Amino acid sequence: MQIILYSTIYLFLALNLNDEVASKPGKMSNKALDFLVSKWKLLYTWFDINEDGKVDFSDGDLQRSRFSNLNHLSDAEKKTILNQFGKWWTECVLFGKSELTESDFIEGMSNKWETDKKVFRKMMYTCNNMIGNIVDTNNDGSITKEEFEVILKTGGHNNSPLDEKFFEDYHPIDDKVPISVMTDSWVTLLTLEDSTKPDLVKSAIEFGV
Ligand SMILES: [Ca+2]
Ligand SMILES: [Ca+2]
Repeated sequence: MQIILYSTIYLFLALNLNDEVASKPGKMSNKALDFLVSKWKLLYTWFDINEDGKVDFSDGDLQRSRFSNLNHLSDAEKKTILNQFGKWWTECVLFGKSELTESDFIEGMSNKWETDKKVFRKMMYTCNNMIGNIVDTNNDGSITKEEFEVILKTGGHNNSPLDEKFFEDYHPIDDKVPISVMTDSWVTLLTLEDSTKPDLVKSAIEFGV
């Protein structure tokens, strides 16, 4: 009788303990954070434009010179674009550092995310909107297929059919997608914790853009 009683108490405690461990918010958020980290790592590979395993301003230089060449900019336009790109690289890619390894980048993103998700989302919105406005060379508030393909090519993404599919996934109207729609899609990539929800940019990277 006593053995049965002790067994019952033990079983009761064990079940409750398991419930408590399973319901700890930390466990859930770690899984969500792992998912975000996997997407931030994808972004890091996109920033390492010269593919030397680190991200620094030489990647930014390569990207902005390709951008001004592909757009056939005048000297005055080139100067403006070089400055805008420089600001974006300094503030939004390198976060004020001169060089980032993948672990530096992930650590920086994780710290910002865990400190204040709302501030992080706002920062991702500002940064993606900033690059959207650079890409929009004719300043009409929208990204055309040509503008879209240019920015992809600056990052070495030169597969035209895949670039085109990526653009078509935005369901452009009159061959244009508003900058705000593009911005939202990148903010989704960088902040959406739920892996079951649609993620246009993640899908595009996965289909090989
Ligand atoms: Ca690099
Ligand atoms: Ca435009």
